[in-house]
Amino acid sequence: MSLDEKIISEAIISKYFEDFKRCLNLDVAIVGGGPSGLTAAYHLAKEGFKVALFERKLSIGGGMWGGGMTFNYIVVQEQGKQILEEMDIICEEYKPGYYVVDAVLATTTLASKACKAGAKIFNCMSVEDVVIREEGKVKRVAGLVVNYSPVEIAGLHVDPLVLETKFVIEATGHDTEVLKTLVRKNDIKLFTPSGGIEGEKSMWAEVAEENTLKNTREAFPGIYVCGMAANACFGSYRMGPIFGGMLLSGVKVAEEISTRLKEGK
Ligand code: 48F
Repeated sequence: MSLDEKIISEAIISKYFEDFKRCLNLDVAIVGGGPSGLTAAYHLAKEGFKVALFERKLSIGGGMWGGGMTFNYIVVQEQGKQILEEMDIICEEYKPGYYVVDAVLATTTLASKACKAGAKIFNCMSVEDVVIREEGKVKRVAGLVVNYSPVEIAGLHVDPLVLETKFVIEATGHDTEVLKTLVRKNDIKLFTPSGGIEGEKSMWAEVAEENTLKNTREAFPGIYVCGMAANACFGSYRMGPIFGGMLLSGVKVAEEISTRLKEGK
């Protein structure tokens, strides 16, 4: 069979832009393809919601590939183990209550599950801003402003494109990039004690893991925060290479948004 390079290019271009066009109107737009964002994408897509995830880097998986210090195993507790085992990811008991998991296996399976469930992942796409709308007198986040990462990296003066969504999930990890931009550019208050980003504290794994779940919630109308960004936003500790909290946070944010979408609020 002869190969026509033009057909190969045409296939890629048509499929990509068909997807991109379809995703200009979403139920949920997730920013960040780390463990919490991917888990949320999987659970929301599984329920049939229209979900897209935007990841700045070429690779998805965030901080999960590297385990601890590039030694590519992660550790989860009992509840995290259950979430992974539901996805057929093997967890090996190291000591009672501590399970080790191959970081590459966990990352690739999570990404594969999210894609197979119907979530569209746009890698190499950076979120540079949000869209604001006012309902009554209440402001809410109603969309995302996106640009190709190479444009961002090269510092090119190229305008972004914009999509609308019912909910945004801020899953950008330690940097809390989306919420920082929201606070910096708008005269608004987050649902935090100070109204701003409280900021991440130093290492305290036990407290951090518990707080990650508590802090997984709506941070401003239309935008939920999960994963490490939840602790940075609401002011809790970091936890290092234990990942149960990240997975549970992804499940929780998916459940809360699913309820809102079903209620039509
Ligand atoms: O940091 P990350 O893995 O977030 P997470 O899901 O998990 C945190 C853990 O990896 C670890 C930890 C817990 O054990 O402390 O750090 O909270 O993934 C965040 C992803 O968001 C991307 C970034 O490249 C990374 O892959 N990201 C950040 N800002 C943007 C973005 C942006 N503006 N647009 C698109 N992607």
